[in-house]
Amino acid sequence: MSSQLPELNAWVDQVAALTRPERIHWCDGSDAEEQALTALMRERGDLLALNPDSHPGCHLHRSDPEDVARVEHLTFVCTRRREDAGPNNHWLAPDEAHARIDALFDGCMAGRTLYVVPYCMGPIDSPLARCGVEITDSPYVVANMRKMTRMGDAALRRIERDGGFVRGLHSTGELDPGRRFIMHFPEELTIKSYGSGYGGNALLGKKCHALRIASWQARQEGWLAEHMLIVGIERPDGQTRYIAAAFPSACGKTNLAMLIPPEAYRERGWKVWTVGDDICWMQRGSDGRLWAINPEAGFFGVAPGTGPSTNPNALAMLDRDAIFTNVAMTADGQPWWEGLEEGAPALDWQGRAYDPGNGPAAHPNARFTVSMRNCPSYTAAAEHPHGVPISAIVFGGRRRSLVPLVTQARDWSHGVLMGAAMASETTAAATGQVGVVRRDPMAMKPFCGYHFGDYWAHWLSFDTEGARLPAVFQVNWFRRAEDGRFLWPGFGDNLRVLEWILRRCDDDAGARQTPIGLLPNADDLNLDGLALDPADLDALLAVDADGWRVESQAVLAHLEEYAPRVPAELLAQARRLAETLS
Ligand code: SAT
Ligand code: MN
Repeated sequence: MSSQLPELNAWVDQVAALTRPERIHWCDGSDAEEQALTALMRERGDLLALNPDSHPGCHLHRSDPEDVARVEHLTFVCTRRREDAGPNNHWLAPDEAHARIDALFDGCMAGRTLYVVPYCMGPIDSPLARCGVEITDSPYVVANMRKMTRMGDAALRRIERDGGFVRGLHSTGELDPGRRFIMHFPEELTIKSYGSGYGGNALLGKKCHALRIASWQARQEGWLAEHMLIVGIERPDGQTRYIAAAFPSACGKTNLAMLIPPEAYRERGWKVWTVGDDICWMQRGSDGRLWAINPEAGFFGVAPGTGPSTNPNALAMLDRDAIFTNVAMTADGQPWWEGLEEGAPALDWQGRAYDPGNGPAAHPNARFTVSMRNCPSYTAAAEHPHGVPISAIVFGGRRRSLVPLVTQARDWSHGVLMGAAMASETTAAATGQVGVVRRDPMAMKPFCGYHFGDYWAHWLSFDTEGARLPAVFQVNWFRRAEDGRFLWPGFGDNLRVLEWILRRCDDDAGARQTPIGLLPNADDLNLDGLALDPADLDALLAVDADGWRVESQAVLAHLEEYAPRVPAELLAQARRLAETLS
């Protein structure tokens, strides 16, 4: 088989000449193809069937123990000019990068099948959607791409119509961390990834295309590619408003995107609809608002911590047709992870008899892959070609101290500063130390495909005549007391904060001015049915002036790392913050 697009056929031929596979398979995305691939992977031991009674159509994949997360130190943005990649990326000159990684690809598919995977990021008929083709030698990647994107014939037809596509070349290679690179060539709309089978490194439609390459394209074309969930909040009057929210990996985006309202809200008719849990592409519409699509078609979520009290919607979508990666297994073949609240592990994520002495049963970054249509809060709005209008943008990090529960930005450029100043404690989603606070602007530190200074200027450029921009907020669900306990219950109760946010958009809720922005007074929040210690609430809504003085200086120093490209307007905002606090 081949396509109607000569450049695609020529690229496949060229890759085959380099990698020398035994055979080539063009993926059509059909059910028959998925069944054949699943059978093959079961035979090879890549997938283990889970209990067919409790989890029909579900499989477990155990990865190489050295290949369980993104590898930021091996991820490169290879622009012609080093400055364009910025201090926020590792950089190599394109020629050198191609030479180094092509040397690894040389002959690497001997004895393997080369899969050609055409995919569309976004609804097939959406003007906001963009397409790519991933070439991979991993059937596990193909199976995941089928759940995570619109993959196969329909995508290929659109690629043939569009005439262009992002090229992604992937091989699991030897899974040797010493022979592993994830390289991006934004000027060539090309990705090359070698030596890892893990999600963010290998499912090239996700972080590599939909964030690193797309952020570059978005800047050129005047839109935004962001690391944000998209959630619809339906009020008792039947109106649904949409919020886009950026949080670093493993900080609860999936939980927030599919939260179940607290009882007091459910009784009054509040509902929550999930449009996306990880990536958001936004463009200005003719009405001046920002309209957003979720470029993905599935969820690649963190399993540990997902339980009946934290995310019942997620549990309900994981009992059929899901792929689990690096979770543990019960004696009767059900998937298991910490936080599931029932069952017990018999085998850990590496397939060893479970022994608490070996650490958690499931890897802390164990994942599930599932089609978004499985989710009870799935909404057909996710298929809308023009996307959904965004009322509010929320930035959130994992901060045990300082950052209040919620703060509204005074205006768009103050909101951009809030995003640019974001910091969060690191998680198991990337290799390296966990729990260290680092700056993670707009939750895009690992994903912005170009210089952060240019990126902030691009954000600021949306504030034009006639724009009806979303209001911008900062939230922090992760504040702790001295004794380590969380001050805010989080999960479903986060709707209380989202309600205040949406009311602020309508000028329908109170707030007090502070040097860091607008904060709710305790009685501006709906705390109906919530037993919260008043002292905890005070702490959640207080502005610690001493702490913020230190923070504002740290923010200035952080922005200055991006000189000379950091926009003057942003520096002025940061200086204003520092001055009002001093
Ligand atoms: O592994 S992924 O990058 O796809 C998930 C995440 O870390 O956000
Ligand atoms: Mn993510």
